[in-house]
Amino acid sequence: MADTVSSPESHRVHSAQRSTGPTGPSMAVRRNAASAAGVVLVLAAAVHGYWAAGGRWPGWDEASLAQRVVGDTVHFPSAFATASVAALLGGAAALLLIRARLLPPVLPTGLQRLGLVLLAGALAARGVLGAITSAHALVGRGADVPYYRLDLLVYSPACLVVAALTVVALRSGRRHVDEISLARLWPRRAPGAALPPGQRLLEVFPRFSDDPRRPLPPLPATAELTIGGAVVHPLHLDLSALAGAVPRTQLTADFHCVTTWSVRDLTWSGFSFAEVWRQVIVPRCEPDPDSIGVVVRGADGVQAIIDLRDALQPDVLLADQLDGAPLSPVHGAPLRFVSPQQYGYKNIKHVSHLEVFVRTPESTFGPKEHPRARVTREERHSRLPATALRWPYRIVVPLTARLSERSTRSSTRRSAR
Ligand SMILES: Nc1nc2c(c(=O)[nH]1)N[C@H]1C(S)=C(S)[C@@H](COP(=O)(O)O)O[C@H]1N2
Ligand SMILES: [Mo]
Repeated sequence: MADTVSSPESHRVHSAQRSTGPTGPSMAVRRNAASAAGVVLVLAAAVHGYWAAGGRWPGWDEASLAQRVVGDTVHFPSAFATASVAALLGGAAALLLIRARLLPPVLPTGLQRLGLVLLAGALAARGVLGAITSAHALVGRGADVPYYRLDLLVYSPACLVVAALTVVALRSGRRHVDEISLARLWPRRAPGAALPPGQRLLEVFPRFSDDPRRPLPPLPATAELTIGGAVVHPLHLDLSALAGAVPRTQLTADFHCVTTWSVRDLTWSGFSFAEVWRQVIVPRCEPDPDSIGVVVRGADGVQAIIDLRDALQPDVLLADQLDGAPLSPVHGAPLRFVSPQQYGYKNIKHVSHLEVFVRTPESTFGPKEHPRARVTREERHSRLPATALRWPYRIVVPLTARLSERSTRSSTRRSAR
């Protein structure tokens, strides 16, 4: 049992991660597919409405119109039937445009999904059966009926294309963090997953924060890192200079938030902090020989105090890629401090400043920030016992993740204006 729970879940973390992020490509692809399918269906509804109202297309000759040859009789679908089809197509178009966020979400997500699943099925069936029937008619009695030619070449393929677009609109949406249920944002016990003490598993990698209302900082035009504090020569460095100075490395590690959720197998790519320290900071900045740590600060003003003993661990990275793609704004673009042996709050996103210190500064988090925050020792809090904090922290996880996603969306909208 343990194995069947843990291994597929760690796989899902991976695939969910890749498509997560409201500004990532999957969101755009999903919305474009929904828009395209919606527009085609609006047109189809309009054409059916036109037919229902007695309009004739193609051509003007009644006998050559959307007629069916059944036995020896020729008949049109009734105006009522055609009008019903027009109404159904209009409804389906509305569903897709809601999915594309071009219309307000007047239906609950569950109903939207159900409607779209039925739509995809109906369109696929109509496409396949239509093509077969029309091909059959064209080699027989219906050879002269333009409807069958149009159906084989245009209507049936269009049904299949719209069915495929609907499936795309549905599929990538399912993995999107802002649409996953609160239940899936609840960290679960994972027998056999060998998580650190008090940690539980999440199968998606949400945006998270100590303050879920915090907006995303605007992305700088060029990623710059300022190194200062107890150094002789402060330094401005852009990302390309950093990339030129130290070799790129890759690291696959689990991620552990202090609020007890963990995700597994995130593959980061970037620059070893120890290498940056040895090859850039030491020779070029000349830090005070009594330096004991570095404050890592993000563009949103959030910072963490990192003891040099932790910062210089071989698995600590300044990462600019996650799972083979450039770091998304949600997960810390352009550069993120990744320290897998420490809780999430030491893994500062949007890193813009490193400040070397010889005397530990006051924490901006207060006593909530443990000076080391090592996960295996469960150093959650500088004063309170970690085990007492597990439940109080854990119960706020789903809501915090939800709210963090929501403020991402509003800051994305703001910067789009
Ligand atoms: N700049 C910045 N870095 C930050 C935070 C933040 O709010 N701002 N939140 C921290 C916390 S508490 C956690 S758990 C992780 C969450 O990372 P994620 O949003 O990529 O899941 O980022 C950490 N780094
Ligand atoms: Mo966290």
